[in-house]
Amino acid sequence: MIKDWTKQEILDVYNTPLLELISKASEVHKKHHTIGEVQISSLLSIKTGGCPEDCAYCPQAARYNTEVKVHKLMGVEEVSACADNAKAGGASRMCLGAAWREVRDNKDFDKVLDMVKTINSKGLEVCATLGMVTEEQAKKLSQAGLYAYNHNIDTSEENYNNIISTRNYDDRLNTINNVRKAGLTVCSGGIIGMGESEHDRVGMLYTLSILNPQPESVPINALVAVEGTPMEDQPQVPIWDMVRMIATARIVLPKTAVRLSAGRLSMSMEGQALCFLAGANSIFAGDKLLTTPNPKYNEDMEMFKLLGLTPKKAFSEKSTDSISV
Ligand code: SAM
Ligand code: DTB
Ligand code: SF4
Repeated sequence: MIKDWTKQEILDVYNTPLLELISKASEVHKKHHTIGEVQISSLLSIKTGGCPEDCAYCPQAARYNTEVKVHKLMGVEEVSACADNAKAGGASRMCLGAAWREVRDNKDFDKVLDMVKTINSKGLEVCATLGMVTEEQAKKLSQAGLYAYNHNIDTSEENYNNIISTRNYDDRLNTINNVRKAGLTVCSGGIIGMGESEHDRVGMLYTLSILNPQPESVPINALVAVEGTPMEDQPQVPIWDMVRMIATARIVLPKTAVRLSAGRLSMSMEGQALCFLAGANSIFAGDKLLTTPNPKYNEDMEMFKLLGLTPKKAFSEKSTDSISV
């Protein structure tokens, strides 16, 4: 049984003296996961830019003047070749991202279903992040072999309208619900460094913690402040905030894969090591996230060697009490 957390309890965890917090998170991590085992996900932007939404952090929103070039949906062959590369590099999961507000029932969706089938047949877990989906669409993705659907809540319910005005928190929660009903695993997390308060960070973790079941995977992104977006001048997130956020996520979401997601390029190896110690057990590897750079693949492999990390195999479970992610 996973404990029901109150916001106050999560806030108390978040504000625990740092070394004590890391130590507690590490204990929880050991109990539910294999220390040092880290899932490698590869990320591919299959449709880039030109998005009608106004997410203040996002370089792909059409209304902001960023350097992102709009690119129509990629072809299945090209995506298949990228999946081969990702697999050869040790990835166990491939995540396909599209700059869409929502999925529409058209030829492009059929093409995405083909991509999912193709990648799944290679033995990789396939994840997609395509915006809002209906239960029907989620079922079609599931039938095509999709393993997980990523749909971030991004921040607290209270702060949501300060960041995005073209949809609301309930729209996000509805899609997560549709994904669950279709039997897919849920990947949902958010971003820190957007000017949110500690209460917003805690509120976001609270919302994730009360999802029943809890998400199998929770990405914690440090904002990548991109020129041309309303967030371009946000200061970089201190590594200590990232460690605190990851440790708190690990404690309130004990069985979940906590992903140290965007922002790694600005983190030292020592900083990332603390994140792994605090319970992070998943990363995006590959030179690019969706549109912004990520650490070089070779440097990540050096880090794995140095810290004694091992890539997690696809579809593997640690023990009977941990959910496969
Ligand atoms: N359009 C779909 C959606 O919004 O759900 C899928 C793609 S969207 C780019 C996926 C997630 O990337 C967002 O929910 C957000 O959490 C994250 N993201 C986007 N831009 C980011 C940035 N500049 N820094 C950190 N995370 C970012
Ligand atoms: C998530 O939480 N982070 C990833 C993935 N899910 C899709 C995306 C990060 C994007 C960072 C900005 C960019 O590269 O465009
Ligand atoms: Fe569009 Fe997703 Fe970017 Fe929002 S986060 S602007 S929905 S691509």
